[in-house]
Amino acid sequence: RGQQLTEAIRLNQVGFYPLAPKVAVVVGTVVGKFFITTPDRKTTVFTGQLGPQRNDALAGQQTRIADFSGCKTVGTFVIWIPSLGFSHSFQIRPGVHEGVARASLKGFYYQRTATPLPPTYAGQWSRPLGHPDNQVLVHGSAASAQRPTGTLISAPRGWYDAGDYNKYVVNSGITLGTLLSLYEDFPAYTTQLNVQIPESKNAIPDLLDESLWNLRWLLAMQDPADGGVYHKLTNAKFDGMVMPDQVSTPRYVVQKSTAATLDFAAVMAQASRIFRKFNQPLPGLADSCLQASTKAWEWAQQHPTVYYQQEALNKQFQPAISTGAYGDQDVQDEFVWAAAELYATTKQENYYKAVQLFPGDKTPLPTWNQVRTLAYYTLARFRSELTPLAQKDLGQLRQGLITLADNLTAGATTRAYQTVMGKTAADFNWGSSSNAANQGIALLQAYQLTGDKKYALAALTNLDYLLGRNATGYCFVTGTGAKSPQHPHHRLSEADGVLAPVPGLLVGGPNPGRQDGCQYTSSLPATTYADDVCSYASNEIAINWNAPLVYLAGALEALQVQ
Ligand code: 9MR
Repeated sequence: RGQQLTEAIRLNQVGFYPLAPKVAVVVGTVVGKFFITTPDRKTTVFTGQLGPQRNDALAGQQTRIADFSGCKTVGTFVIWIPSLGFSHSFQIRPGVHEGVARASLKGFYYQRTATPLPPTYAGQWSRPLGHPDNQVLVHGSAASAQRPTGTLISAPRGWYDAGDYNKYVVNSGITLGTLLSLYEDFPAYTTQLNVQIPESKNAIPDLLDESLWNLRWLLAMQDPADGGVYHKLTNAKFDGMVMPDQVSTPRYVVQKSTAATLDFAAVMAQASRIFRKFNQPLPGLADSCLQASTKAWEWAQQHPTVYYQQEALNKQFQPAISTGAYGDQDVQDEFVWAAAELYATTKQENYYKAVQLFPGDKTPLPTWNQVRTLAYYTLARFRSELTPLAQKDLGQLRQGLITLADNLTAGATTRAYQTVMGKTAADFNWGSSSNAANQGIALLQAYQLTGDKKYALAALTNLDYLLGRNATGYCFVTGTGAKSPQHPHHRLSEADGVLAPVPGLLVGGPNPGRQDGCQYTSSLPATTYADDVCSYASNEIAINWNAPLVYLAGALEALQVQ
């Protein structure tokens, strides 16, 4: 007994920093001692006692904590409980999450459209060019005097949004905002991050080169005539589970929307200040971005309520569009984000004054349709450079971010899994993994503001969650850890004939909504997860989920929190 692997011990399957807290969770009724041993169980480096029984109502589990924070020995180990078995192996060492930071950034490279992925960079996931998008039709909903229905435009590059092959501006907005913010928050660390992409040898950090792949596409989504931005570039219907070079279904740009235009304005403003420092390798880019941003901002001023409503649109135009809607019907937060980014870049107070920047006392966790707090991250980042008008609000800004972090951490240490993620059932919706990652970012913002280490350590608990310390026992990142998704709802992984899924991609995670109608073994919030290609509601991947993972892993590596 006890000489076999047990799935009952849940832990970060990648590992731990030597001086940081280290926690595993044991599901079931076992009590007594646990041992940290070498994988052959011959050498014990730490002995501990399982904690008191805890109950996890969201998972329907009884658990005990194995706290081995006192174990500071560098090496590869397992947790061994003689009456139960041993855990997946993990490492204790400095820099232990560097691989996750790199893999999750590299994940974006695999999502590139309009370019072949040669074996040099893509290994066994190499593939021919897909979706050139140099002949995209203007859909009836997007027609204008200069670009009537059926006009061909070119909008190549960009990333596939997710498991599907479409490109959505709204979702690209928060994704790029998050990646670019990682660069702004940790320039030294991210500059040396090499992920072996075709641009790795140029003078621009890989994080920015990869972001540029999508940014250049985004620039082409703006109608040069009026500054408005098309909501998405899409097929009429989702493609089948085939490789991208095997399909040639027509591609469309559809209706301009206020949300897309403001997200575009925000990202372009941010990109402009970042690429200003790279004027040498990228002459004119910063100016183009700022010009694009202000033009988009002006369009939104004139069209403040143009929502993307797919069903209504389908009553009016052919062909009907049935791909992802990202149909945000409230753009107050997009106005706040765009205003803040334009202000931070230009320091012109007219942007700061243009909208109510603090419309409520709640500071919402970012997600694709709620971007207000991204504005606060940016204002906080530049807190020492604000003009007097914005400085007046600094107290409120700080308080909002700290309150968000305090609300997130409240009760985490008494929870069954001792993670920030999983406070209530509300954490488990479509793309729940991104909630964990975005909570981590919010906590790191509070850490940056206050210097209080408890926030950084709280953020680390959510990286632990994503990498295996959760009620499903999965490490939610493909190609990472011992037990990770093998069958993501991801066309590239499903259709390529390669057994292993494309690596470095974060799956959506538990989602009791079960909108896909697939088979699940549980309907409880924390465990409604199926590693099944059918399960687009729990096992798809998406760029807006990967970006906060890159941020969380990258920032924790930069900080070497312990
Ligand atoms: O992440 C999106 C989630 O919040 C929505 O509830 C869901 C249904 O509208 O759509 C998700 O986004 C999907 C998008 O619409 C199309 N590409 C795949 C995305 C991830 O599932």
